[in-house]
Amino acid sequence: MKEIFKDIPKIKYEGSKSTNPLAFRYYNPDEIIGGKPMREQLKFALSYWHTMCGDGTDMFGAGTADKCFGLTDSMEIYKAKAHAAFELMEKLDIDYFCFHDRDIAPEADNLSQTNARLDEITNLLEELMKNSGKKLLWGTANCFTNPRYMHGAATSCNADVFAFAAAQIKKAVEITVRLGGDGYVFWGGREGYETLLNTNMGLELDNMARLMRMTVEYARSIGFKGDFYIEPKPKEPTKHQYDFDTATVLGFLRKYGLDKDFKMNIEANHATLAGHTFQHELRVARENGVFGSIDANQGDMLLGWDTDQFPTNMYDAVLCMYEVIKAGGFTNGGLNFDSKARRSSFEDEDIFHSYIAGMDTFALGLRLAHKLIEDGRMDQFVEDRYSSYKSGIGADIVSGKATMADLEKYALEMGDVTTLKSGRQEYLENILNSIMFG
Ligand code: XLS
Ligand code: NI
Ligand code: NI
Repeated sequence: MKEIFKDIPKIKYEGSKSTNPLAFRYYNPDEIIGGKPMREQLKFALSYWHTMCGDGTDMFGAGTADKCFGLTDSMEIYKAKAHAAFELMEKLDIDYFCFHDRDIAPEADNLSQTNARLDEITNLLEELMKNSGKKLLWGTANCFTNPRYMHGAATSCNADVFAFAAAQIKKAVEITVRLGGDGYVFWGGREGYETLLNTNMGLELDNMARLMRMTVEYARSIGFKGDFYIEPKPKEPTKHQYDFDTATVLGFLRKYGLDKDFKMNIEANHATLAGHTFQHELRVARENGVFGSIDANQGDMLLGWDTDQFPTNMYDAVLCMYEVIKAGGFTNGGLNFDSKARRSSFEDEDIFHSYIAGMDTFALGLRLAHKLIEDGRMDQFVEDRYSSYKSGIGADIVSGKATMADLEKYALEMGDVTTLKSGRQEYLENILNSIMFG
């Protein structure tokens, strides 16, 4: 296969002073930060759907970018997408990729033909992976685009749809395992509701858990050792998605006993749609031992939907990487750019500018988060802020020794609280700014 992005060279690290638009200023893959090469700390992944399939279509207009590579036969187009994806990963020094089943091969007239197409492309991907050393971060099934999923997939009111979704997921898991994927993602797709007037919420949630449990059992039976992820999202496409946010998903996983097998795939734009910061979602996951992987993008705060923009917000990137480092780094997960170039950024070159933007943002985020931790003032402040729990009555509360009666006695003797201290938010924001901007 000949080179597809002929006019674009391999993107190299040139340092922060470089004015070359097709160079990295902060991402230096083999540079050691915090004891590990940047590529291992960041584990960047290319999202097949936005990058290879997204053509800029929105609800007001047709696509603006051509992702057919001058071809007309559908399978030939999808083979070209595979070659283009690997060329992009090579030129951008991205080690991983992620896909939905329907991103890599188009659906045919029936399930068995569709599966045959998937096998054909999986063979090609396997060969491309072998030749390049690129890896699959995670796979997933698209159980939302086809009209059969209008009422949801696992949460559809129609049992035939549940069965079809199960068959589709079974195949997606097989492909993921075959390609050595370290993760399998459930994003709720259309698993939610528009109105409770027609919805049996209890049955829908039970069914969602049933399909997840079947998937875990099947995947483990064919040798999948990686992590399952749920990707929380509060709304869109449905008004209320069941996987609203990390806290909601945790309640669901614990209710159905799925918490040992699942971790979170946190997406930045989904966090803000839920009314949270990206850091909040990561912190909730970390504190509950379910931090897994990241879909890195950003939303537009003036728009109410999932714009999935390439991330450039440095505050978010620094605080995200701070959480990742505190969580002990990625294990099976990584940092996937579930991000798309804007509809008007329709030229091939824009794909490169987009990834350079996202990768450099998180590379700088890693550098700065590492500095913030090394600086230590912020962590020390938090440590000191809770020091009253280290001795005296605080230590008795934490150890469980203090009873209500003890606390009443203590409070009566105290009279009133005289030991409060400032939260010093602005002081801490000054530290953050001084670390970030020098
Ligand atoms: C959509 C989701 C999707 C998942 C994978 O909003 O972010 O892209 O990452 O199904
Ligand atoms: Ni996502
Ligand atoms: Ni999204």
